[in-house]
Amino acid sequence: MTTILESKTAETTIANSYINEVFETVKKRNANESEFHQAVKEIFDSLAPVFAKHPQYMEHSILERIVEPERIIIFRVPWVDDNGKVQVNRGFRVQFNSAIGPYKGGLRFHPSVNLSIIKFLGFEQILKNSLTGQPIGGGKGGSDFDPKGKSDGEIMRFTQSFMMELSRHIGPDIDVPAGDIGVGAREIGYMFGQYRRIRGAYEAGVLTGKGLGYGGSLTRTEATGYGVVYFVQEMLKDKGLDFKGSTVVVSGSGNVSIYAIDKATQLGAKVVACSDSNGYIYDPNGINLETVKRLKEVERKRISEYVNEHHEALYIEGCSGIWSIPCDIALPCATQNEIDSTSAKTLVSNGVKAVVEGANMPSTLDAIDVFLKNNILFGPAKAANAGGVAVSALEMAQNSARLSWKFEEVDEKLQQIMKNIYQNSVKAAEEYGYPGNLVVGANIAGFLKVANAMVTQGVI
Ligand code: NDP
Ligand code: 2IT
Repeated sequence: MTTILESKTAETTIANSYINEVFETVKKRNANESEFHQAVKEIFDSLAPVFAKHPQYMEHSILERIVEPERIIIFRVPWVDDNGKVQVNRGFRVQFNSAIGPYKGGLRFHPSVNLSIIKFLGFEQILKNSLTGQPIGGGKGGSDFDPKGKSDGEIMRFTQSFMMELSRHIGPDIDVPAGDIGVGAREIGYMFGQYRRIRGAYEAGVLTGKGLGYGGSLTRTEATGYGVVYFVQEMLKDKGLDFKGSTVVVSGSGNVSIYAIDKATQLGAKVVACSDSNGYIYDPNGINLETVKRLKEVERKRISEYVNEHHEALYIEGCSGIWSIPCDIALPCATQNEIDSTSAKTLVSNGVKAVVEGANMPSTLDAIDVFLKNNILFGPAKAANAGGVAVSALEMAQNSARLSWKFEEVDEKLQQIMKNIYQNSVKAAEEYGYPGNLVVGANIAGFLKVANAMVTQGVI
């Protein structure tokens, strides 16, 4: 197991042993949940200096409480496919922490979804949402349903059945889901329709990522990808660098990747590669984003088809090879654990300057170690990809006010939020003795606000 922080003082040693003890309980109580253990381990390792400085959080058993979701809902989702056959999937919603606001976080539809994955995502979401500075708690949900190859009718029937049960547990002041892998505008539309029909009321703020014609916010579609790039901009600026003339590799070709490619290109970078779950494309001329958008968003095809239209581009089967392409900036925007220590070492030996996470937990703990030890600028997911949920909270604010803000207005707020997250993370890392370590900084800055709210609100 990797240790991000080493013991520096006697207080840190006491804090470390408290943290280790709670971590052992987490492993025992949540056996076989490796992704959840990984997310907890990364956060716990960052918090030693906090417990060393403020032992009162130990007295209030904050760690023991924060790792236990307030509520987990697991449910059957039956639906009828186009051949008239009944299919059954499993639905999840983990309502992790509501100390600073209603549960907030996306829904993931992917065959790999299980409780461990939803819990790791929900746990990270608590601190991410806190970092945005907005009043939102942490939650996550989804299903092992595979949207690939399904007709619109099948997607609609599945999402309606999913919402039939989920609707009992959510609401604009209770829990506000949004999209994630496999859940975009189409799925949110069907889910909103079904929720509205069940409730018999127009509660616009129950879901975010809605269409612009029925309560959605301008900039929400772009927010995560744009936010990642705004975050990188801040990191580069501090080192006297910028995107202009840089070579960038972005994994994935979904919502986060597409808008990260878009903004990085606008800022003068050349994005030479992107991928999907089958393989990656390398285009020495720079990725043609219109082709990627059409293939992935409209036609829902494989990224391999890109090379049929762009003859100088190459398609290579398998995803991890994308990290062998030399680049200045790497933006993993596909899924968890897509960069292991081998890929991290390859990136480092090819001269990467910055690695910033658009996906949730795309780097293994060992990969993070490689980046930190080699002084690579490393932007952790919960800070760098918080722009999506931040604009979701702005969508909730607009829904409550029954107003719609202009694109530029929301984009301006997004830029300010990403700057604040960066600065607060830098400040926390410095204050707690790990200057320049944004993993530690983001975890501490996100944690403190939630921990203080939990202490103030008593043992609940
Ligand atoms: P999409 O479904 O739009 O796109 C996902 C992309 O990643 C696709 O290209 C997909 O390939 C690829 N992918 C998915 N699963 C795997 C896998 N197991 N192995 C390899 N590639 C995979 O999702 P998003 O862009 O919304 O999400 C991407 C990441 O960003 C996730 O980690 C998500 O949690 C995170 N995120 C998303 C936010 C949002 O607002 N949407 C906000 C913050 C974080 P294929 O086409 O083959 O399925
Ligand atoms: O991981 C994430 O932050 C998201 N999928 C977005 C969550 C949201 O509520 O907008």
